[in-house]
Amino acid sequence: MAELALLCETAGLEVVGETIQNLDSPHPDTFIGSGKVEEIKILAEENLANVIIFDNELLPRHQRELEQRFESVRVLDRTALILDIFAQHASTREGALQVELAQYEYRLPRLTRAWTHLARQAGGGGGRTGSVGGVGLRGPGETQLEIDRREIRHRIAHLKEEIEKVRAHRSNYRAQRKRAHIPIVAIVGYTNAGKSTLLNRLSKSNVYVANQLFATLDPTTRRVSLPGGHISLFTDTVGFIQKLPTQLIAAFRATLEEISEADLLIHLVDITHPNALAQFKSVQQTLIEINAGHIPVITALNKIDRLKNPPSLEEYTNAIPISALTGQGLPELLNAIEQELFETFVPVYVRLPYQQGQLISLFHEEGHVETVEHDRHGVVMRGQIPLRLLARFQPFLQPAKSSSPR
Ligand SMILES: Nc1nc2c(ncn2[C@@H]2O[C@H](COP(=O)(O)OP(=O)(O)OP(=O)(O)O)[C@@H](O)[C@H]2O)c(=O)[nH]1
Ligand SMILES: [Mg+2]
Repeated sequence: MAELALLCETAGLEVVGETIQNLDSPHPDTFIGSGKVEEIKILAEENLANVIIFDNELLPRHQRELEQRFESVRVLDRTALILDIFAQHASTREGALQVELAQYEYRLPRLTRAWTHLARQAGGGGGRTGSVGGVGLRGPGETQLEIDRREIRHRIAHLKEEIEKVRAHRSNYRAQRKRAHIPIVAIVGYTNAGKSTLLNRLSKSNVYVANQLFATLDPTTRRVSLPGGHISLFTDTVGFIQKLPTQLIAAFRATLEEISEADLLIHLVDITHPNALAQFKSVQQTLIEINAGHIPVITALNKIDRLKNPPSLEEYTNAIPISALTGQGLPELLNAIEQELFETFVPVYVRLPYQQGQLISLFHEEGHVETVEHDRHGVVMRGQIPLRLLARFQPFLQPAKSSSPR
């Protein structure tokens, strides 16, 4: 609930009251029980609230039913709130496209059912004479609902095409970076963990930092020199949150691919947050959902300048305490990154098609080859490769024998 309050503040709302109900299962009509509905109604009236927000995702029919009971007070759910914040923070064309897609996908089923319901109440389809669709758009016997749905679908299709173009562009750009053999490190973590602060500190750049949820939406990549003289590219991108709306994950695929194709992840944790461990676990879960579960991770426990005692590292594997603000612990972090990327070898077992001649020679030049077999489909190679090259071999990994890193 504290997080929901923070989301509200970020969206520009002032919280005037809150309440909780434990139910074995949601009420079929109103999600919460009818006594609770009355209680909230009174609470809202007393506090002159004009919006009621549920921390859960509401079904369209729950939302509709609740709006009727609460009369003039709007009903939103956590997903709608997060989408709203994203809409406010989208500053680039790519970000705006992705948010708009997510919003339409969220609205489509709600629109459908709400309108179906209204049409039925009015005695069956057809009769509405609004001008939303414009003259000439409405076919004979077509309901307003069908027009709205068709327009939204049309818009969704258009947005997907545009996003696909952005995606192609990004993936071209990534391919170029890969050819340059510069390893990519993605900074991931719960929203407000300090990801942008860390990138700024390491690359002396100026990404927007704020004590807000989802301050960053669009990926930024900067060059960072490691202590031993190696170069790497660090990417900062959108933060995660518990119950991240699935529409957002789908819409932000182009952005999230920046993470899923990194060579190494820095999982940044705000160790001063009371729910640090739960946040850590929810980020791990999301990483699996976006196909980044296989990428090696260094955990950095951030904001230790706010702690009196050093944090306990027990719950976190491979963790380094740091302060992105004061710079404390950053040399250790950079050393660890350099070691992971340039001095760590991982066992792999791959089948490389003959067209992948470049990868075959890369394995021979940079890796330790143990066995090589040729078959109809390509070269089957087993051995060790530098961790920073793992992502390039990823598509060809063979599942049968143990091939995952560590
Ligand atoms: N005390 C302290 N505050 C920090 C540290 N790192 C970041 N912060 C603060 O934490 C807040 C969030 O920092 P950001 O860098 O914007 O966090 P983020 O992870 O990029 O957040 P989103 O982009 O919103 O997901 C800001 O107020 C920072 O000043 C740190 O090491 N110590
Ligand atoms: Mg940020």
